[in-house]
Amino acid sequence: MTREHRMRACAMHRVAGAALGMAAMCMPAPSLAQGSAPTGAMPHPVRAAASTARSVTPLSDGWRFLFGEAPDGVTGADFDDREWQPVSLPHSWNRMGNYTAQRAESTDVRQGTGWYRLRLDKPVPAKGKRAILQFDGVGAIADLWVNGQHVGQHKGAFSRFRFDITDFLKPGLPNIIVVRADNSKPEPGSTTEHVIPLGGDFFIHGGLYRGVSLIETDAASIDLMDHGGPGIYVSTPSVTAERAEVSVLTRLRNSGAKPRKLAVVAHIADADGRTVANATVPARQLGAGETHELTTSLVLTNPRLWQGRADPYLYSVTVELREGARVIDSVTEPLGVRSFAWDADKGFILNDKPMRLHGASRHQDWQGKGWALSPEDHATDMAIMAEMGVNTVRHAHYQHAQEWSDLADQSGMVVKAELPFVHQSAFDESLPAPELVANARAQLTELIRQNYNHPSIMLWSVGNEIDIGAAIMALMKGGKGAPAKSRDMLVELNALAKREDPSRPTLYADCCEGIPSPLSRPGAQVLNDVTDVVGLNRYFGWYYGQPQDLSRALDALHARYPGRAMTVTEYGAGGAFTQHTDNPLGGPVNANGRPHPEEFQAWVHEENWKALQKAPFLSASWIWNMFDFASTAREEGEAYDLNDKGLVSHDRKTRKDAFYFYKAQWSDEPVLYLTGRRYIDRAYPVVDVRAYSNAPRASLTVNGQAIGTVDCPDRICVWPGVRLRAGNNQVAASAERDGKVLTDSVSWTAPDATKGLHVRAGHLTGLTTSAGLRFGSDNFFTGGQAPELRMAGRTRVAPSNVTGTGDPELYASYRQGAFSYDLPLPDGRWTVTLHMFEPEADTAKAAARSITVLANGKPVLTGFNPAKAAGGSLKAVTRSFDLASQGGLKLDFNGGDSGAVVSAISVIPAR
Ligand code: GCB
Repeated sequence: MTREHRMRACAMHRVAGAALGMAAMCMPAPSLAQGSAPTGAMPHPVRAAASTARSVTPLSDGWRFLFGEAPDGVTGADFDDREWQPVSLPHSWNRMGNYTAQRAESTDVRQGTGWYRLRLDKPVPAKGKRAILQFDGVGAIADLWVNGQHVGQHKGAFSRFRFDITDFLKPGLPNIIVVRADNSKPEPGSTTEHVIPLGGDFFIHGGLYRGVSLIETDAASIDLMDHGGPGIYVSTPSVTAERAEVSVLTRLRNSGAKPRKLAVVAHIADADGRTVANATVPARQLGAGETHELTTSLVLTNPRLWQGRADPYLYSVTVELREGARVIDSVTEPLGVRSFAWDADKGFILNDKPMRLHGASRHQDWQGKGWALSPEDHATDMAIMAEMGVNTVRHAHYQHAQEWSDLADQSGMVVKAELPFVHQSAFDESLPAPELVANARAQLTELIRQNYNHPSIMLWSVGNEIDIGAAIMALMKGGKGAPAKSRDMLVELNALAKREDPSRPTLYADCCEGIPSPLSRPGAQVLNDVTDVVGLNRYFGWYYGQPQDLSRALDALHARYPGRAMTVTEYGAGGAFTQHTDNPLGGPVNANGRPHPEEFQAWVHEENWKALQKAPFLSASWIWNMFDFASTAREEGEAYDLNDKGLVSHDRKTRKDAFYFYKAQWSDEPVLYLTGRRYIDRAYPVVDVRAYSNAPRASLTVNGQAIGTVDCPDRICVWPGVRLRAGNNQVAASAERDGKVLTDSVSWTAPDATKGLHVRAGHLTGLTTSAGLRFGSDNFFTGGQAPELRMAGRTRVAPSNVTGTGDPELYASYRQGAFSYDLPLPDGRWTVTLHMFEPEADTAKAAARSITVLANGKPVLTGFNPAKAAGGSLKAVTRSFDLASQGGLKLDFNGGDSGAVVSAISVIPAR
């Protein structure tokens, strides 16, 4: 695309944008209108012409693969590869991510070089034809040899690239294709040291993980060598309900030895294939070796607009290259006719109507397949996202497959496409290396040209948390390291994106400005003023703060960046579907370790979503993440090598509770879903039953007995304190929406209420002691705090191991302060045991503690000092007492200024 083309495009956009009240962003893009554009449906003008257009042959089968150092002569035509592993594409040698505490044996996290060889049983193209090899994505550096000769290299794991191999082919079969794929770890001196991304919370899978194909064309063709782009670039410089202008820029290339006289015919077809507009650029000379760009303008009257998920109507644009009466090449691309704007105060606007975007990020890997996904896998992912009701998708953190973006166009998702400039711009505190900047520029150009025609894409993201690597390094150096120097690189990439495509705004996703964490560093470069749209990755309630704090943080940044549209590009929490809590407020979560109770994840989402709704200026929010994804930096929740913030498991088989929370918020389908369904073996006989539903109210039965009907405010229905019987229970909910009856049921096993109950204070999950006594997670409390415990490796522990107990784990957490427990016990006589210890090592502080406990208003412990009773701090001590309960048992804990402390409460029938 020429500079002139873009300038004119931008100017036209300003006119159109002003009319639509969206002056902030630049819309598409015509120029040099050489064609004429009749309007209205008409017979196809060129179908009758003879066609010798390009052929495309997928090269999926017959490859041989070897991982490791290059064997002697590996690139040569006569190298013997019969011992190598036969593979089909897509292929990656990496596999990782499992739901067990240890790394699975099948894991393959090798980084280095993988070799692929193929016998190409195709004849050399006829005279005047070209043979082009197309790679849809190779992790991360690809080198190509044909018949022993090096053809070229491509750096970047996510974009499409092509090599013209015509001059390397030999007559007489077969021709030998050799590819080296290199996913070496980026570090100083490595082959990938200047290839973005240098870092990130995901694994760069090696191999030919997307397709490879052979394209044969006439030597004069629509340009295939334009940064992997389609060669035609379609935009809609002005769109109203009555009229849309469509601009088609075509790049032509003549790789042959003779000048050619070529005409271009462009036509737009509706979804039924009927031509609705066409234009012809009369024949002109294209010299040998020349490339040329020309623009055609067409007009659609009363266009059917692309309306997001409500009506993702697609036209198609076909450009044909004609020589005399012959069509010598043709390319068809999608066309979605829409206008859009990202407004600082009104939010996102599609076709003049405000539309709040809510969705999720998606990484491209699946359990057992890594990045080598089939079209069906992409379709499954899109169907799951559509089922949840998202209307926007963030491509985390790189260019996604064309199949996927086609699905986004067809499904009506608004897409944020992304450059993989992630976490750092250098390995230390230096400025980014010029070679790295050059690589980022190349990958950005590829991203934009290759995806220019997807109507779903409405934002280019040019970076994600590019300073967090330096911030973490500085923390590790005790706060002494320097902040990242990545701003200039971001500024340069932003400018490039805007030159390449003035029609779409840019975004940067920021980690840290103003967050309550040491990562928000004084002196760090400001990055949120670089791009058109501000993106905020915010983890309130997970890595820091409380989820409710999010709305205040958004208000503050909105005030700080007036005039800039704002989005929340990430928020979320880990969720393990085999780890459960009875109360998400029971204790601190260990964000970077275990456990990650499924119910805690759902709570973080419920609260964050409430906060997000309080920010009317917000254009969009994206959950982090739709699916659990591979990251070798992680051992968390119930998983190894996985980031478990997905709402759906890595194998796509389990939808976690939080998935249904959003489905109830966003889907038009009637939803009724009982939460905690995987928490089958309950710790307590009394449960707050919850459901997510978009029905106004819902009813519950337990074992066939009616419990009651409740309203479902915020689409959450709660039946508090439901009593279960010992053993199996059938819990069933029903509701009605739009005249449709909805039902859901779960089976839970409960303990016998007459045997008492056992509470693990200050902890999100339960524990079974060495004596086989099962404690549930902290529950039935009001007040007090569950202190942050010290990290030991990846687990949190009490200040030090508590002695004087066979179960130090029971004392690894505690509730502290002034608090009460309302234990839902049946009437009877009970023995209550309080497990306590003194957490303060400081002897004066320890000596000052004086705990009083009332049971149903009567003192059972007065002036109790755990250190004195146990003979020192960090020593377990228990106190037991017998009492009768009627209508439950209330325990009130008090401890003056130093607060009471309790690690566990155990209640059994009195003898
Ligand atoms: C982030 C990153 C993302 C991580 C995520 C997390 O801020 O942008 O790549 O995966 O946090 O889960 O920590």
